[in-house]
Amino acid sequence: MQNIHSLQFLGADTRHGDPHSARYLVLPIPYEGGVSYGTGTAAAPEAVLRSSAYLELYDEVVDDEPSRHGIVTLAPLSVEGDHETVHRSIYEQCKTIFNRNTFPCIIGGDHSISNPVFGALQELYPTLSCVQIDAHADLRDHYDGSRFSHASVMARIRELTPDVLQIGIRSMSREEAELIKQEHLAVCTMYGFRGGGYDWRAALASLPDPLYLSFDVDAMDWSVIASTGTPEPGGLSWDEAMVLLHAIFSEKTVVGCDIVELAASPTDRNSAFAVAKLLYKMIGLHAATFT
Ligand SMILES: [Mn+2]
Repeated sequence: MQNIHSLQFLGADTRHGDPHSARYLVLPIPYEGGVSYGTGTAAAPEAVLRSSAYLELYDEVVDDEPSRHGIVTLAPLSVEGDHETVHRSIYEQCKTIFNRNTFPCIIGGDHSISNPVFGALQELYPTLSCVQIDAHADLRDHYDGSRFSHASVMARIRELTPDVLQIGIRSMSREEAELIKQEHLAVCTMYGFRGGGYDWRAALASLPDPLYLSFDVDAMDWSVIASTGTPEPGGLSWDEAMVLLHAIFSEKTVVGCDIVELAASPTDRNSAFAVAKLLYKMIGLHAATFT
């Protein structure tokens, strides 16, 4: 069993944190070596954990206290070294932590961490597919000279599986757009999502189980989450995100998730709290599928 964090998701109450029976493992990965613009993602996990102490344990949508299934927060992963070293290390550390009896909930960190996390989870679930909710396509083969940039994360995950659905996208290069067309990649832009031109429910249904959910907070509108490194206007409302999450968790077998790219801010408490609530919503929707 890994070391337990001194900060626990939902606060210090040990009722939610029996490490032997907990169904959910919250895993902070405070890495921001893959960012290209604003910083602050390394401090994000601590901000989310502190905010989470103010969440209500009861969720009115699922009519349950999802915390009763046990939620343990592990000590942050070690993220020292250059990009490649850190990515290898995250992959190895995750392989020792992940097992089929628990559901890992990753708090980033920049988006580049999703690649080694996905790789480690794929060792347990060979047919693992991926849904990415994000403003950015993240399909560049490399960015700023690195294949481990957050702007390349979906290019890396697509090397691990062809079964990827990207939703909420509203920022990409011409080269990324051409790649999407040439290879018929499943990319639901925000334009397609809002206008109904893309049937994301059918695309979701066609993905094999189980599924990993990678949620970049810049997918959300600024009125919900403002503090992120590469912001884009025109994001998902809270309620739109809930519709997406409800469909994903009720129609697919989700076996792990991450929330990445929050930038901790001393002047914006709302964003960290929204991320904490987003993660607790994911846990509640997941728990509702087996109770
Ligand atoms: Mn993004």
